[in-house]
Amino acid sequence: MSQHRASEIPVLSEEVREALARGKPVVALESTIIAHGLPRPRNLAVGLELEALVRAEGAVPATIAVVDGVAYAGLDKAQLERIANGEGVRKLGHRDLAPALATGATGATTVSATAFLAARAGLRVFATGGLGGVHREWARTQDESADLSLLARTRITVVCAGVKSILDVPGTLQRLETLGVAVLGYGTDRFPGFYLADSGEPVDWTVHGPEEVAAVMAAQDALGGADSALLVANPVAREQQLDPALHDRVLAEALAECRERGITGQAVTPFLLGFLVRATDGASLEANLAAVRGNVRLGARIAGSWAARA
Ligand code: PSU
Ligand code: MN
Repeated sequence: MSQHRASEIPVLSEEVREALARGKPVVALESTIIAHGLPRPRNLAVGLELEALVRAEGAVPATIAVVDGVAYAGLDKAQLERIANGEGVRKLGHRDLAPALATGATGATTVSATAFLAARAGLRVFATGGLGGVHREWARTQDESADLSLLARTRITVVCAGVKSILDVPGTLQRLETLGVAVLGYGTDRFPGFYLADSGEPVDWTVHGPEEVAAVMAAQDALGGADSALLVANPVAREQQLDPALHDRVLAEALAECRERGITGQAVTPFLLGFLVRATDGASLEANLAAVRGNVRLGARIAGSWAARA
């Protein structure tokens, strides 16, 4: 079994290493969305497309995953293919990293594991689709994503389209407040609903450009104290959102099916996402992709503004 030197976790790609050394913008990308959030074979194309979007904005992508017991920030094509196509690719939250490294496992990293590894590598901006959160059956299952508590103690800016409506959205916002994670609406005073531009919930702060986000990041650092994250909630464009009526109907069906089948734990999110894709004839997937693309573009611009301040 390989030894893990703390200084080499995660192992940086040449491109990421050089960008960090030169103070160029870098955007961390998670891999669970590729391995477990999107259907094959489209997932590989999307993984590559997201990296290309980051580059088109003048930043360097750092997709994060664990391959054969080694954590990487910046994957080559073969590694990305392993994550997208491989059987036995595990879903790794932050707590799974040590066992995965020690046993030589291969896995995709969730928001919690990605944020942890990205911050460890000195990356400051991370773009994803939706954050994990409080599940609707929380009172019975106690299922709250480890994303939330990890973000309460990790200094990183996460661009997301809110949390998926399969979750308890007000409950998740409440937990973020309790945990001390600041939430900024990007060009909106509404918390986005992932597939929908508006979840129906308000946010307390609205920002209007990447420079303003970078200014908030600088103020966080100036304040010091708890190393909490900054959430930038970036709504999908209204023209690209899922039809709200279709959304509400299919969501109710998905939740009922999940309950009937007794699906629990880590399997819940992938099950519900897959159900929505099938039941909307792929429309939820298109809204999902539109949201992620927008977040990745915005993440690259924020990383650019952040790098320009240094
Ligand atoms: N939201 C999505 N797609 C996803 C996820 C969330 O739109 O694939 C993934 C993210 O990686 C997130 C994880 O960190 O699900 C949360 O999983 P859990 O609820 O098991 O913590
Ligand atoms: Mn969970």
